[in-house]
Amino acid sequence: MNIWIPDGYKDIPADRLGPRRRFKESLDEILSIPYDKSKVFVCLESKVFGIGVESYTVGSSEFCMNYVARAGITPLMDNGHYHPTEVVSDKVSSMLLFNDHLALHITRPVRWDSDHVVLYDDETREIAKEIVRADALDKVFIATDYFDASINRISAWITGMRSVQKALLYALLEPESLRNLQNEGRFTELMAAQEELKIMPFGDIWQEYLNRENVAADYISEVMDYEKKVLEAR
Ligand SMILES: [Mn+2]
Repeated sequence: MNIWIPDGYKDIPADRLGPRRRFKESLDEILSIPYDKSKVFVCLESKVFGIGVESYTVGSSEFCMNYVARAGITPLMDNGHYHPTEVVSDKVSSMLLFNDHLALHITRPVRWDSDHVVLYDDETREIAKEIVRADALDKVFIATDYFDASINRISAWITGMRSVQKALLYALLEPESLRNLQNEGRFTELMAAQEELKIMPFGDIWQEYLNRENVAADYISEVMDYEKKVLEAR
């Protein structure tokens, strides 16, 4: 159960403490209602800025990290909610050291925007690697967060979901020996090995995974057929 409050100010506020205090008191009030903590994981999602809240976002990263730590709830990181040069992949390990669970909204930021359809790109792979390397597949709630009305929504859904699945499969194939190279200070070999991995035949393994799951690789023809027959008729 995720809480995200998109409150803030477009321009420079006169009071930054007041709204954050009200947000804190509101969360305290919500969480004062008893619930089954073994079944419900309340998450709090931080944000850096958005359209109309460029100068001040109440539920910032610092606010949410501190609140989560104090209240014993689950932090939620959306990788579209940070400054453009920040990466969530680098944050996963720190969060796992101090939290029983971590929730993610895997998305794709583009410049100042967020929520583009997830692709099988560097950061999606890097986030997956960090979860797998930390042996934390059972500790991380992996969710996606994206929408794009300019393309077919069913296709967008599948493309994004498969991108996350591909990234997880790719991460599971990473050899343990990479960690040893780092620990032994063999950074030259580490770089060379990581570059070599990039051109390994991953597509064949993905195809084998789809075969074993009895899922077709081609989803576009069925989606386009549905678009023609059903969606365009609406
Ligand atoms: Mn989100």
